Amino acid sequence: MTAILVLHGPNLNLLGKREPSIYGSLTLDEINARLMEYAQREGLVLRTFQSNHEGALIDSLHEAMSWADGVVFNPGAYTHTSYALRDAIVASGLPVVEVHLSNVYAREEFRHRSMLAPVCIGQVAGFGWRSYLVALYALQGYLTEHPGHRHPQT
Ligand code: CA2
Repeated sequence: MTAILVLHGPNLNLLGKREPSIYGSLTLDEINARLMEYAQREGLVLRTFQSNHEGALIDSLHEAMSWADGVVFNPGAYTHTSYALRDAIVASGLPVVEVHLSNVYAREEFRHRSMLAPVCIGQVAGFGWRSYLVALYALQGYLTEHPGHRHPQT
């Protein structure tokens, strides 16, 4: 069975409570519930995790090496700054899809650059909560076409 980690970075715990014009009106729990529904329909194992701390996100990526086939990751503002998360993605050997709710390329200049995109298999941005859904769908397809990339225990 395909197992996927959905990882949410800093400040995403505030979703639905502030800045709905940029990030939408759903809370993180509501987004996770919708992803869980999709996963159930598709027969995927899905775990979700959010942290405001870079080290906890790194730990979660390391831990995913023992059970997950791939990761859907919204790294929040760490996208634009974090060499440590980039190293963790490479070290994990897992296929990672970078996700953004907003269209980062239509926003401030500093959001146009991702430290992580070059080590991800792809990026989805600008579709609100559905960016996660598109990323899940794309990762599922990727794993089907790259069976060698799967975790050996799944
Ligand atoms: O568009 C995205 O998903 C981002 O990853 C969101 C990050 C931002 O730094 C990235 O450039 C793009 C910020 C997340 C902040 O989330 C909030 C949610 C509600 C209220 C305030 C912030």
